[in-house]
Amino acid sequence: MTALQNNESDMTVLVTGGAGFIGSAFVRYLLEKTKVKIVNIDKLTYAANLQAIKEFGANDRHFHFQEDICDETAISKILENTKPNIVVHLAAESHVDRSIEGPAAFIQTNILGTYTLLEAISNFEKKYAQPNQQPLRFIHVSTDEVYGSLGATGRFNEDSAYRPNSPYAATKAASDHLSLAWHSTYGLETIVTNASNNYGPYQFPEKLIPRTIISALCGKPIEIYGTGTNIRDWIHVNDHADALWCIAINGISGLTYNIGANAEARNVDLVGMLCKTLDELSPATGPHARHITFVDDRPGHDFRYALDTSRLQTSLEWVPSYTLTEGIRHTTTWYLENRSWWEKILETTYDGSRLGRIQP
Ligand code: TDX
Repeated sequence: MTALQNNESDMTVLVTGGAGFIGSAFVRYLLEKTKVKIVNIDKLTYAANLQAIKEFGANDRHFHFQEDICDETAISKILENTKPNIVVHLAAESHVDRSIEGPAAFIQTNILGTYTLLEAISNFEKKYAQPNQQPLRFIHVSTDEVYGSLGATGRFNEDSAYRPNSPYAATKAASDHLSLAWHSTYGLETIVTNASNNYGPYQFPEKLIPRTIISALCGKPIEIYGTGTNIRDWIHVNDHADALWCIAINGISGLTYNIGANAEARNVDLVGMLCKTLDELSPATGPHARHITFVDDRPGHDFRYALDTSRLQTSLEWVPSYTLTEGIRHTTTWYLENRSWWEKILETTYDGSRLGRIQP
């Protein structure tokens, strides 16, 4: 099966998790760069971006349903009422540290939620598929963490073995396998994407980059786990959204695509870059690196992630638009200009404290 042939303005894209960090960037991308209608299913958990839902609500191409992907009746009803051409599945619990403290929510949403969604979609396809119509396309959005941890050299490609280490990564691995099993067994048109670490506007303050920026601005300790030599491969969330749409339209069903921007950095160097950028953009609160402190390591901390993205770059001719330096500057500027957004979170939902320690 090759690229989708439908006329864009006739298409409906169902997005799960469209109020989350990556999901809301994807919805914003669809509203700005395409003509499709968007059906956004988001349960609005702690990490939901309510501001985004408000912003999208003003657009007559966006429809939000506050439902749980584990509720098959509700999901089936939405499918029947909206008849999407593509489902892009982003709803997930995503923070490794939270999965260490409480894996149950991850099993529920990431594994059972994906299973429920797959069942609802398969039943919907059985009922409504027409011989002359393109089948519904299911894009399962996942992470490079499913491949486990690398040593100092090499990169993961789409044929790398799955060796997830954290409870979070294990649940994403399970949901990747379920999605591809529904392709092999029931013929669902499925694509799995595995992206590197995302960063950008509206990322919930629990993750390394926003946590560092916010701690630095508030004069609190910037906590680097272990020695800070762990390496992550980074992609700006807007580039991720662009790659997802490229894959949704042009990708080959049954395949997996790695999504990354070839931007590896050691945590300690990334935090250094953030502090330098803040020194320049917010001199009054600097120098920011004085707040850096090394704390005990995350249990099971993966050493290095790095993605080989040649399938995406060669067969779909996709290239990222942000370098890491540009992306970090863009993101730091956004957090400086949107203080009220993260201050509200600190007051109401998450106070910025360390997560992910195993209690003795
Ligand atoms: O305060 C911190 N200090 C620190 O040193 C935090 C929050 C993290 N870290 C380290 C741990 C990691 O090596 O920084 C690195 C990045 O940590 P996170 O932002 O928690 O991301 P990571 O664990 O790498 O997982 C991320 O990438 C893959 C996302 O959270 C996942 O959702 C995604 O699938």
